Amino acid sequence: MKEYFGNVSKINYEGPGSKNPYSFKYYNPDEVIGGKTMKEHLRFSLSYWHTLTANGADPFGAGTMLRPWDDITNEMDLAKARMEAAFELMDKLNIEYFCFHDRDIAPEGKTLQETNENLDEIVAYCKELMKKYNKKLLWGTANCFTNPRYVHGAGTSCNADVFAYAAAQIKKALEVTKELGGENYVFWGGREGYETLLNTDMGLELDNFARLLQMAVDYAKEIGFTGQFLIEPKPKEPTKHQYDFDTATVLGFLKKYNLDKYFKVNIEANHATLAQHTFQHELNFARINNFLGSIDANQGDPMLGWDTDQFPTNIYDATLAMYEILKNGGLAPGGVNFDAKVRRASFEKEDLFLAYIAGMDTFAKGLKVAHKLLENGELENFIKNKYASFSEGIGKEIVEGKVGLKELEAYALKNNEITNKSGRQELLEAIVNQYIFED
Ligand code: XUL
Ligand code: CO
Repeated sequence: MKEYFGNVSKINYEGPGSKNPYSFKYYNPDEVIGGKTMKEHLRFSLSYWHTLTANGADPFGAGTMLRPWDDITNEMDLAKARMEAAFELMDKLNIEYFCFHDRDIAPEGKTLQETNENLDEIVAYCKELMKKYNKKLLWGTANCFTNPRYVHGAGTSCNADVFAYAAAQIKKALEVTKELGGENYVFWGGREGYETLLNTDMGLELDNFARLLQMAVDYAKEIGFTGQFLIEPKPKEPTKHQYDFDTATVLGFLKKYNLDKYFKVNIEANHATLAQHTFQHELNFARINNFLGSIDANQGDPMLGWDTDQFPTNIYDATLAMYEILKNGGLAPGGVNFDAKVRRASFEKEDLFLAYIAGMDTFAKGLKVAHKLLENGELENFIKNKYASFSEGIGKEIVEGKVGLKELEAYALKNNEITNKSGRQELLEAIVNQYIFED
């Protein structure tokens, strides 16, 4: 098989002292942290769309990426070359998992039938390469947003023919995900949302979206797909009002339609910040609701209001994300998928390696710091003490449901001296810094 990245060899762990850009400084796959290897904790995944398919085009200019498959004109040959390159990348970067949309890996044909045949051919090749390289599919999904037929959405389209087409596409994507042993299946809303209520029946659109999800759940059962279903919240882009705004909105929606037992969330860092939440907020909210499934690791730019999908290099955010993930008992069967793309000006093929190394090292370091923070328990103990009033006396009675407004009034009338304690935010932030710098 052709080598696509011949100038880069396998990336090894060399430790924080190394100056070799093509080495891991923190990601040491077999290093054990709290009883599990780093590899088991992190379950890193390559995103096919950003890594193999995207060409760096933006609204102001054409693609800039220089890729070893640029001279291939036949679409199926191109799809196969990209698949081979994907496995070479995963192999050299020591990434165990990958994720894809149906349309990332195989071209659309003239008919749905032809499109499905293209997909089958590439999936068969993918299966072969997965075996050869010992790689696994974290999740599959259907791209129901790029093709112009999805102009009004897919499951929330006003056109029943489009709804049917999306259903057919999801059916096939589920079959393919099962065929490749996918451990999860993702629904990102795509164009499920609206621009103006002047032309939108929001009630029908939401009911229909729930119908589509129920159909997917039923079909998965029928074919014996046992992977975890995930919904990926995002508040805006492409539509102004995305229905899956954030984790809380998704949970409320699923509960209304009795679908919550079938789904968890795939939380993306840049989507969290677009919803004016920190990544940690979204992870924490999902965790306390037993709803955290997987993450799309990336970062946005605080100066920009859109989804820049940058590789995550912010150690503070990665540490707090890993803190939540460790408190969640890990992510499996989910993982850490780098839904991230190299900048348009990082167009050389080596940049792909450098970007993944940066992201993987950031999360590896974040894992180490978060583990120490939890082991020493400083933050945990602080929070425990902060809420200590609910472990005894009147607080305990409130928690145990033993008192109502009358009893609490009687208590408050007698309790004229209320004292509060400091929240100590600055101290706690300094403690986090100390762990990051010391580790
Ligand atoms: C879009 C996005 C998607 C999903 C998969 O912002 O994050 O790539 O992760 O459809
Ligand atoms: Co994503």
